Amino acid sequence: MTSEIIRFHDLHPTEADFRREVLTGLRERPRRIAPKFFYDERGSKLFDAITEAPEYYVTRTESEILQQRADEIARTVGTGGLLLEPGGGSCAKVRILLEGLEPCAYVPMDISRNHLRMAAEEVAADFPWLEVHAAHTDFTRRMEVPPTAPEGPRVAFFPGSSIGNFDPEHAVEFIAAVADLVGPGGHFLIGVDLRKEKALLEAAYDDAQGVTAAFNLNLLERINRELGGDFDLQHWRHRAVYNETEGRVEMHLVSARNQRVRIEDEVFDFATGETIHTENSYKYGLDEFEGLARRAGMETVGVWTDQRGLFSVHLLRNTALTQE
Ligand code: AVJ
Repeated sequence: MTSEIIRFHDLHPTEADFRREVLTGLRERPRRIAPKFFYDERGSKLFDAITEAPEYYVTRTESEILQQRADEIARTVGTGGLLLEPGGGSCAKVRILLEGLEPCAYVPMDISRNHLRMAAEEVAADFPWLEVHAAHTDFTRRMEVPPTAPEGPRVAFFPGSSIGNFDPEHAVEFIAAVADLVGPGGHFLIGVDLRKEKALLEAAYDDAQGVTAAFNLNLLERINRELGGDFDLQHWRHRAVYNETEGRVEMHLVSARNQRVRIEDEVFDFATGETIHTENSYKYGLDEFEGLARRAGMETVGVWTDQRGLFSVHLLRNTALTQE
């Protein structure tokens, strides 16, 4: 039995159509599959393992910055606000901020229903004073606050450099949508990974233990499991390259030989070396990101980095005087 310590709001997301999007992406040139499909149950566990890989500096560096700056962030944002976390299905990093921010309520929004419910219940159990409204929704399609959530100055939180999965144009659109969500004077605290040396980036996306490789290859296994595909994992390789001009790490699955794959009644022929592009992870300069934020109608009121300059946390404010 679960005790009802959270309010659970089913905002009925349109579930992403795995089958249709996979088949469409594999028919295109270059072939591609969107990174949101990494996160089935096994993929989510593999991602958690990535965050602990020694080469993947992202998670631990961001947590360190947040820990160091939690008080300063709370002083700028103020207490008693409504704290919104798009994609916050695991309610992990927000824990660092809760004591300082003392929000009137916390609203994690996520597409992954069970994951969200369990994590929200845990955070509510650990912070008994906190009102938690979990919103089951696909934030990439629609962001909305559950109707019974309390009102307070709004602050959105988007950690982990998840913004890196959008190309810069879509990143601007997303930040503008968050500006709308938090309203005039509202805040947005966002983690942004920084441009850096190629070798460091490529190691972070191709760790020695092969966890990231397993994460990438799991996409093919997921297609086999859920769509009855017959990918032979022996003949596929993980590749991560830093595309310096575009400022992004690209992940690909590379066909190790000429091969034919069947998914349902469709046949796909892959030549040796042909790839499926599975993820972009954009990296920014501090000024470059500030520029994106400005184009989206938000001003930067704080920027923090770690000592090595690997990662950054930006605090943005919606400068509009009235709601659009
Ligand atoms: C969850 C998108 C932030 O880009 O670093 C980690 C995903 N992919 N290793 C990232 C990821 C391979 C991660 N984000």
